[in-house]
Order: sequence, then structure tokens, then C-alpha cells
Amino acid sequence: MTRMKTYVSPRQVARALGVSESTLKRWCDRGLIPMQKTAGGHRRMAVSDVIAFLRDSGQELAQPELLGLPAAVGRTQWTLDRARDQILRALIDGQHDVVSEIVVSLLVAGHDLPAIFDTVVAPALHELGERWSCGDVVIYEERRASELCMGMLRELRNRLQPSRRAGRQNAIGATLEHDVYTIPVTMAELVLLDAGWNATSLGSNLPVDTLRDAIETLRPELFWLSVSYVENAATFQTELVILKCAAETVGCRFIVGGQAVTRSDLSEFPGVEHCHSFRGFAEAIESTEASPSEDQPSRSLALSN
Ligand code: B12
Repeated sequence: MTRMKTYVSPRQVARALGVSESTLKRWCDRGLIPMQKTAGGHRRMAVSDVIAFLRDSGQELAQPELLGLPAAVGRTQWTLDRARDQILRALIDGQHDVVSEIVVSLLVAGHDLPAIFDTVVAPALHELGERWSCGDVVIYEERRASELCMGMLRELRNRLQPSRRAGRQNAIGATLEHDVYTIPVTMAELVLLDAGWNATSLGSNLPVDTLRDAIETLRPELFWLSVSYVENAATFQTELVILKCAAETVGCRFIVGGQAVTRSDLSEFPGVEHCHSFRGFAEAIESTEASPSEDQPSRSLALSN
């Protein structure tokens, strides 16, 4: 499997993009790709910045492996529909590299994480669930696909490293007890990270009391709750009351999403926001960014080891 690199030399970037070093230097001088210097005075470029440049410019990537990206990145012009079908196939067959390659290719081609999650990965997982319930996919294949998907999301998370931390708003999120669905709660974390938030998923299956403590102690600007499974509707309502009170106490936004909760489930909870998709979530969190400062990069995708 290809290892991701955090920083590369301008020569490697020029070769990866298939352009001369003088062309690359011109782009750097125009501020299109930031250049950094190591303590020893060597010029270095963050792979994250190169990816952001590719997303913005449409420039092609000749040799992705020089940046530590899967070799096939950019070779195929994925449409979202075809990417969904191929990811489903790769998930069922346990092909980690193919899943990773498709997701990074879509990013490089300019698709953002909400589009990739809402229209590619989530529908592929829905179809996986359908096939599992019909017996066309057996349990080990479903479990392997879930693990593989989580692996791909963890890799993305390791690479979502905002270059500057000052001024960024904090968000925490989780799922409640009995809800074991780590994939959607991690996707929400990634959407926030890519939008420049300092986001931390506390994971899945958390008792409500510890979540209340987390909100009151960590005092984030935003708390997100991912709800993929509700064991008992009455208990869920009580848990929402507790979390809403905690969020009000510290003055943070409280956003709920997930396949086991609808807007009408929250009708008794004015102030608790509902998002139906990651696109809706991305739009909602954008409106929290009170005063976008230069410390909040619009794109923070950083590829690292
Ligand atoms: C992967 C999976 C698992 C994995 C979870 C692994 C993991 N680490 O997360 C494992 C193997 C553990 C599992 C277990 C079970 N599962 Co399961 N599982 C799935 C599967 C295939 C995918 C779930 C997923 O991640 N979807 C991707 C997410 C992103 O999609 P989504 O939730 O629809 O999200 C959309 C919106 O809701 C929103 N959103 C989601 N979260 C959030 C959060 C925020 C903050 C926001 C803003 C938006 C948002 O954005 C997305 C749109 O793009 C689903 C199929 C399906 N329809 O989803 C079945 C499914 C949910 N599972 C099912 C079942 C029956 C089970 C089990 C009972 C049996 C089993 N398979 O072993 C157990 C029970 C576990 C439990 N205690 O609850 C059924 C549920 C049927 C039902 N409604 O009652 C499903 C629907 C499969 C099916 N077709 O029958 N499962």
C-alpha cells in the first residue's frame, strides 16, 4: 500500500504534476501553492496544499505515487455514479486500495467530502445492507466492508491536518449507548475537519451522562450527535433533554443527524437542529463560522504519514 507523505520537495511536486520546476516556481510565486522552508533552509511543499491546488485548478496529476498517493489516482475520470458502483464492489471484495484510490481521485477531481459521502459512500453502504438482508452478501463480507470503510475514513482523518490551529472553533460529537455505528459519526467529524473546525469524535456507544460531562467540561462551540440506531424511543427523548440542557448551559450549537432520527422526532426540542445529509451539515456549520478569519482555511485537507 502506498504511504502518504506530509511534505515533498518542489522537484518531486514538479515531476508528480508533469511540469517543469520553473513552471512550478511561477505558480508558487503567484501564491497558487504555498512553499515552506525547513529549519535547515530546504524548500518543501505540503502534499495537502498540492491536493488543494489540484482540486482548485483542474491540473492533472502525472505521477501520484511521488506524492505518496495511490498510483492509480486520477487515471480514471470517476463519475459519482460509477464511483458508487465500484466502491460497493471493492467494499464487498475487501479491496482497500481500490476504495482509497477512488475516494482520493474524487477529491483530486474537485468533489468535496459531503458529495463523496452523501452520493457515493453512503449509498454504497445502503446497497450493501440491502444485499446483506437478502442474503446476497454474507456476514463476514459485511463486517469486512465496515472495517475497510472505517480504515479509509481513519486514513482521511490522519490527512485532514489544518495548517494553522489558532482561532479555530471546537466541535465534539458521538453516538449514544447501543448505537455502534462509527462510520457516520466519523464522516461528520471529517466534514467538520475539512471545513476548518477543530473536531473530535468521541466515538460510539457512549452513556448519556459521560456525554453531558464532555459538553460541560470541554465547552465546544458545536456538539453533533449521530443517530443510526435507537433502542428505545422514550429513553432517546430523555437523553435528548439531558444533552440539550448541557448544550444550553455552555452555549453551544447542538446538531443531530442520522438514519434513525427525523426532523419530527425533534419537534419537542426547539433549538436542537436536524440535518438530513452531510451536505446539509456542511451548510449548517458554515453558518456558525461567525467571522471567517484567515486562520480558518476553507480547505484543510492535509495528507500525512
Ligand atoms: C455497516 C453496517 C453495520 C455495521 C456498523 C459498523 C460501523 N463501525 O459503523 C455493523 C456490522 C456493526 C452493523 C450491525 C448491525 N446492523 Co447494520 N448496517 C450497516 C450498514 C450496511 C451501513 C451503515 C452505515 O454506516 N451507513 C452509512 C451512513 C453514512 O448512512 P446513513 O446512516 O444513511 O447516513 C445518511 C444520513 O442519515 C446522514 N447522517 C448520518 N449520520 C449523520 C450524522 C450527522 C451529524 C449528520 C448531520 C448527518 C448524518 O448522512 C447520510 C447521508 O449521506 C446499514 C445499511 C444502511 N442502510 O445504512 C446496515 C443496517 C443499518 N444494519 C441493520 C441491522 C439489522 C444490523 C444488526 C441488527 C444486524 C447485523 N447486521 O449484524 C446489527 C445491530 C447493531 C446495533 N446494535 O445497532 C439494518 C437495520 C434495519 C433497521 N432499520 O432496523 C440495516 C439498515 C441493514 C438492512 N438493510 O437491513 N451494521
